[in-house]
Amino acid sequence: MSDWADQVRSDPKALIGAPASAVRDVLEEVAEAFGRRPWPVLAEIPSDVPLQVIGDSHGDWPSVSAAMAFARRATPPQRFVGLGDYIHRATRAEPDPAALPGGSVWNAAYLLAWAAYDPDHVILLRGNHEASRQLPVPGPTLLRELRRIYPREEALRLWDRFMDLFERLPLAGRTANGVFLVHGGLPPPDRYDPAQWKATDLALLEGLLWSDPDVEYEDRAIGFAYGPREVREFLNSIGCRVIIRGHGPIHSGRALWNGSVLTIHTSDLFLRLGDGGILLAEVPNRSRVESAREITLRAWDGSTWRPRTITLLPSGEGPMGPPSSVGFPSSPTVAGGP
Ligand SMILES: [Mn+2]
Repeated sequence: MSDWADQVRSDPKALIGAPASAVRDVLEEVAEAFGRRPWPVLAEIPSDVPLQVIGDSHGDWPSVSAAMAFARRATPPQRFVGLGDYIHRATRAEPDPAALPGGSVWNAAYLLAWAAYDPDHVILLRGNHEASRQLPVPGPTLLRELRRIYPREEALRLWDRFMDLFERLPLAGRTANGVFLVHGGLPPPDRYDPAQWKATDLALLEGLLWSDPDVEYEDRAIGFAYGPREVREFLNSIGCRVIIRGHGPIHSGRALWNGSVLTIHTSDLFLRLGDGGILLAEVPNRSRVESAREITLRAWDGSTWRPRTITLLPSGEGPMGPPSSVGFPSSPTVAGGP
């Protein structure tokens, strides 16, 4: 790896103020590593060590690097999985926070450098923002951020290289102990068999990267709503019991449908907007995981990852009732629930 890839891995701030050639160096090293060891469309993830999962980070490299440090505090390191949407600062807040100009650039370079360096332990899945050349996202800001930082002709070239690398990342992950990891949701019903998945299949991308549970469906003009019955059928078909996903912040930190779908986000963007906080989900290294009740959820308070109760929403099909537990517990336990 280049000096710059080393530097950005130890400190995502390393690229701030550096010339465009520094980012280019990092991305070249990442491209070589991905070429030597291409990612599969579905990442099969062993369950020999605990897995730390981040949700949508949208350029929040301080939270992401804190999550990485937490996963790598042990020897051997625990696995780290990103659920996508590493870029795009300004989804719901304009203007971009002045404190984090270029956050998407530093966050993406940092994560890609790690995935290139230790692909056994750092696995980045794609979000809809990492598929924006195939299924466009309104007003994507990675290019805007690059233009703010680098000369015009460099910015477009760097954006193209970032997108090339994103398009080589897996669309989803499956742990040996039965957790399906994905940005948005389920594949279309005629595409449940991962052996048939192709990264160029737009209907598959739409299902996995853009979909939402029906209880929080908003019309994004793309993606579709799925319910508890489809979740059960899909999970049964792939030998899993739980989905951990990001994408829709409405239920961040809460689990739907008898603990079968947990949504998390890992960005100060959502913390400022009041949606769940900066979250990290730990999948234990036991032989089977049957429910989100077995996931340990933590929230970043600026200096530590504090245990946080997972709120379990009703299992029923039909209209949503009140959550079975709410709030910020002081005790470090995962909620039981009914
Ligand atoms: Mn998303």
